[in-house]
Amino acid sequence: MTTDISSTVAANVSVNLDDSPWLGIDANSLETDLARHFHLTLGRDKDPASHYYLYNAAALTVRDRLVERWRSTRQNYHDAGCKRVAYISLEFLVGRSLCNAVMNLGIEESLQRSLFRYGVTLEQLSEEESDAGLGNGGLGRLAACFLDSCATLGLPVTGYGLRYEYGMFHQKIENGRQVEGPDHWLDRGNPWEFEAPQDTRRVRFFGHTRFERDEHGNLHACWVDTEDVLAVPYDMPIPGYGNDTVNTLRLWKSMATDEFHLQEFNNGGYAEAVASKTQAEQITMVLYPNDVSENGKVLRLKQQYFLTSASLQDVMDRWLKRHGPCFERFSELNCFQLNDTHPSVAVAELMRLLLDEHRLSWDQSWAITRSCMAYTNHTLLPEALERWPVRIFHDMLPRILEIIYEINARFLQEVAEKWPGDTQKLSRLSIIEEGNDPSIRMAHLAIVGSMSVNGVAQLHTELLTQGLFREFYELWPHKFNNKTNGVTPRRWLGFCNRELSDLISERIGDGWLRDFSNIKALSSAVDDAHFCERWNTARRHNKSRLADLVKQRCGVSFDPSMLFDVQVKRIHEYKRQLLNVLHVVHLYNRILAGDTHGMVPRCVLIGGKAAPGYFLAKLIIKLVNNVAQVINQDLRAHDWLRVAFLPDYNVTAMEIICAGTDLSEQISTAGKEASGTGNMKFMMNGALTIGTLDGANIEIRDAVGADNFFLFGLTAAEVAELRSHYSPESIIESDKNLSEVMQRLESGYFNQDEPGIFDPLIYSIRNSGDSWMTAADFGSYVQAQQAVSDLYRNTDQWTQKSILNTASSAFFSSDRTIRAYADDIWQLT
Ligand code: 7LS
Repeated sequence: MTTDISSTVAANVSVNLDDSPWLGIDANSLETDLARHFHLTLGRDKDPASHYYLYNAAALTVRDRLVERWRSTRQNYHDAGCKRVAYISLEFLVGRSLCNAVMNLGIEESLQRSLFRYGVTLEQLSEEESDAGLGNGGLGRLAACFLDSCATLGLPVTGYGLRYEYGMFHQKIENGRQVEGPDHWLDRGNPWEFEAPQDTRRVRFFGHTRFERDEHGNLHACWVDTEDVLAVPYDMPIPGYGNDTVNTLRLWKSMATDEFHLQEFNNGGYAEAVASKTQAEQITMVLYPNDVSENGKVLRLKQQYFLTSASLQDVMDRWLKRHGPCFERFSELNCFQLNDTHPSVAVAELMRLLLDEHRLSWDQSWAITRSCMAYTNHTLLPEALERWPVRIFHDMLPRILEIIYEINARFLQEVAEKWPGDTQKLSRLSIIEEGNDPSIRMAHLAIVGSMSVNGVAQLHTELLTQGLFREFYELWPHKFNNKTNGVTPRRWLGFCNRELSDLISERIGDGWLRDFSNIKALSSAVDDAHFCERWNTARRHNKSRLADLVKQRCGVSFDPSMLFDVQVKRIHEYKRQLLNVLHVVHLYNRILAGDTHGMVPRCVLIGGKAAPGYFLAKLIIKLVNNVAQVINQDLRAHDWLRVAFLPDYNVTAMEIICAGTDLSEQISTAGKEASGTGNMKFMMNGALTIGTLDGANIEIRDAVGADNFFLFGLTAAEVAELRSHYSPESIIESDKNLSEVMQRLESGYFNQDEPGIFDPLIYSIRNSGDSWMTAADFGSYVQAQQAVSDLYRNTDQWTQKSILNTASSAFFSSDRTIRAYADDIWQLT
């Protein structure tokens, strides 16, 4: 006899529904389930020394509560028949999930109580969880914040990404240098994922196209003799805050098909035939570090097409199940948000599905594609603008290349009609860059094939429309819009900073977690001396926590009474960690010269990963470590200056760092940082910012007021203007402080055992071709740092400005950003 499992489950659920809609979330219910999972699901008797099994039991207990809300959310979206959005991204930097789920479900207190009899806290259990480090930095973390906001706003948005077996590499520091290690984050299992083999998709590679006539005599392309790979989805629940919504992050894993190369098999090459399957499984093996040396790697393009094709097929399949092969309302009810150009082959893939698989005409297919694709640009740096050699597409994605050619031909026709005879313009706008080795400009494909193109901060969008994409903007001004980034206030204040968030809730109620515009009400607290004192106490506690982390990871003692000056982000020349180091050396020079008048004792923390193939970025890490070692060993500096490089910076580290920071360093060369999002996390947690007029810094300064922000440096326009006659040598010569700093570096003071190793960095500063203009901003940076010290000495004023920063951070909630995406781009009503 067979049992219909689904109806059995449904019957049980409906029994539950009669009593209470969900499993209990009181301490007793949680404790019962915790014990059940611990003893039965995981088969354990006692809690061993490590909390690993208890963590898993807690995760499963929490997960049960998510699963039932997940099912009902799916049902609600289905019943509503509403428009759906797919957020397609090669990266989702999720971090840990347990505390996030607990907070969003509102079960922290009861779970803590249920854990009491095990003698552990939620925070201790949480330490057992690996970060889901499926991203490099800002772009990936933004995607994760966006999913949190979509779920919190109850929006039907599904994230689509790749289930990398190895996430962002682990960073160790050996002899001051970065050493990369593998991040096998799944090695102890992952309770937050559900395999969904029933939704496996097939993705095609290689082969060639053949044209065949259908029964009406119309020609259709068939992509044949392909090498196929299966895409198996793993779903992660994405809980909204306090609203019983649970959305989905669907991550694809690549798997070989069961088809053999028969020839090899018949010839007795059975083992070889099976072994060759590992190629397919390589596709989702590793997250590529964002590294120019990785540009043009075939496997990276495979990842991009694999993600895109599987995700579009997934959406298409859902559509067909509901609407059948009728696409009239497809673009009204579907939208694809492309996170940078990485998934921009989606434009051609959707065309292929509509043309080849569903036999729509070109015009019908193009009208649909163009009205449901939307592209977000995240960078102006020329080296990050993706181009793929046509020859690689020709072999790997022959049908896709044909479609791109056709899109381009029709697009150039349109341009030629508008600007007759302007062949230069045609070649500038073309999706194909001609030359010895022609390539596909992925940003052009994305712009031509999308209904919306957005930048991620006001300045960034302005520079896009006035510079990089000016001619596209002239062609289609209506497509371009700005969506200034944001971060989720739940993770980035709510649970990473309990001390401060409890204090805030006590003052203004806890509505701010759901509607972050409420945070503005905090500004009146600046006049309440008692509140200010408690604010300081809370922040001091967070600084101690950060000091513990620094002690444990770097062996350096940070004293919480000192100013905590922090720069954590990817290591890149444009972010100018080097400028920070120059300032540190300047302070050290002053200390050695006995010139400490006006100084305040400081702890400088720098952290971040360098792309493994980025020589200068890795050398910057070495320099920070060497400078730190010399200064920390010098007793003359001990009371004034401590320096540390924090290894293996990641999401979880940032949760501790941003809560314990006084001064947030946002010092990129103006015009280079598209937005920045770390700047927002620091601001929310009450840090003051020292920064240039770059990316979202400008909007941060506008929000908090110029008096509460330490501004320095050239503007983007000044940087552009100076380029042709930049002369760092004369700047160094005329600035005594800077020449003394350069002298100390050049004297080999920080590299006595390894003479000359820092020459490339010194040269980069002295070179008139230095795109990042480090020397140009040194003087005003030092001045702004002096203003920081002057203010820090006045604790009351510093505290007031700290509170004002938090109170002014409402705009930087990703809820605000996502509402704007939903209203302006996705048109989710
Ligand atoms: C990448 C690769 C690449 C950001 O975080 C580019 C690449 C590659 O070019 C090439 C070969 C192999 C792997 N991985 C991963 C990311 C990126 N591009 C970007 C662009 C911008 N990664 N950003 C940051 O995005 C944040 C969110 O908008 C901004 O706040 C921040 O300003 C920006 O730098």
